[in-house]
Amino acid sequence: MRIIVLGGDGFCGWPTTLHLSNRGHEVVIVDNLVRRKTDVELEVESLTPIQPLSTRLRGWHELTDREVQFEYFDVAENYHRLLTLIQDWQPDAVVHFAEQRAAPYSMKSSWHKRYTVNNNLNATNNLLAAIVEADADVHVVHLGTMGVYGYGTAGVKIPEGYLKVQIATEEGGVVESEILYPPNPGSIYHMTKTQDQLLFAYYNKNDRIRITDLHQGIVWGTQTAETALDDRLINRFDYDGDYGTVLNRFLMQAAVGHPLTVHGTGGQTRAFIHLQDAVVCIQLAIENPPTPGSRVRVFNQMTESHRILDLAKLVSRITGAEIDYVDNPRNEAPENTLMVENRQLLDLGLKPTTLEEGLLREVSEIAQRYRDRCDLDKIPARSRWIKNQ
Ligand code: NAD
Ligand code: USQ
Repeated sequence: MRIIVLGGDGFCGWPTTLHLSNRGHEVVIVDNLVRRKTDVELEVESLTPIQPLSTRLRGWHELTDREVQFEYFDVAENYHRLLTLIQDWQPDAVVHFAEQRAAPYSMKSSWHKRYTVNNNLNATNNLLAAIVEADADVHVVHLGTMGVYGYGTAGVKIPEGYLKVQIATEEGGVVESEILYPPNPGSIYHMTKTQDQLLFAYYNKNDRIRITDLHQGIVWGTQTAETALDDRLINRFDYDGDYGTVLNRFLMQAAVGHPLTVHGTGGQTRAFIHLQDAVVCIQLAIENPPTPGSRVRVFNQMTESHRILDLAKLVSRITGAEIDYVDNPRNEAPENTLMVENRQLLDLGLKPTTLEEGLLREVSEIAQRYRDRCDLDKIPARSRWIKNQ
């Protein structure tokens, strides 16, 4: 298939690009490299020494003889570049990763809130509008988030996108319906993903665009089969208080002798997926597209749920790291339970890589190998959800 990967230089986008290319798909990356520029803004770097994109692509070509093209532009701003690419290249699928994805970054200031909303919503709307204008039959595969459902205690297994409801009528009868699961975002970033859902629902209804929205949990791990082939292909590893996600942070904190930064009691329960599984899920979604005319397809892209404190205890048991209970800078439920339906990807053939000590060790080894690149001052999470809290 011919596939455009928007955001193909990022943490998920780069390994996805290589995985798809390795399976024989033709891939074009679009990226404005804003994630690398944000590192400059935050005065931090990936723990792993990621190479310039041209070095990555040359390395991939030398190792596999496969070509991946790169187009440098901003999907949220350069609408006509995107339109022309879709018209000229006629992709079968577009994978959309090109959004600002860190909740803490989105809450840093009014500038960061506005940037995140402008970037994410315009990127998604530009993509959908360009597909309509190009009159192209393209399957859009979007990386959404489990966070659209909110992190309270639902008391039921969270369904894949849609909720069956019964509404009492004035005549005493009952109307049955299926609606988008009520959105309940916990940050400006997560809110943009709930608004993406409405854009998808609208363009799907009006223009019959085929869309798969992958409601992904927290991705952990750093390498995949392809990125591990050569140092030039190494994937990024974010550990800082804005972009570092919890399990990778704990493993890296243990590697540098920093106490594990549990926010509050650590009673928060979240959904997780290993990076290797994430790229397989995207491949499965692309290779099994929805039928024309069907509604937006939603897959919950997660394999297991864990309490943050349990993860900290596991990492502590393996590594001997201390646990530090820090004031929670976020405005979130201190404790919740979580049950999630994830049948559809399993039915398509996903074999989950569950969290086990061997895999945790692999991430720990990467963290150990590059520990000298860590700036300890960047570890604490300083972005507060509520001002003057
Ligand atoms: P990332 O920041 O590493 O990658 C995003 C990429 O998109 C970067 O290379 C960036 O330069 C590019 N980009 C951003 N805005 C752009 C624009 N306007 N035009 C062109 N390129 C642009 O993030 P990631 O961790 O790879 O996440 C990718 C997607 O997956 C995001 O949409 C995120 O919401 C979703 N997701 C990530 C996780 C996770 O744990 N990392 C979990 C669930 C969902
Ligand atoms: N947490 C800690 N200590 C830390 C860092 C985080 O206790 O050092 C806690 C947070 O308070 C939160 C939980 O761990 O309760 C998860 O935080 P996170 O930063 O790992 O994940 P989150 O902010 O939810 O965002 C990440 C990705 C985002 C994606 C989301 C999936 O950055 O792109 O959408 O995971 S989900 O969480 O399912 O919404």
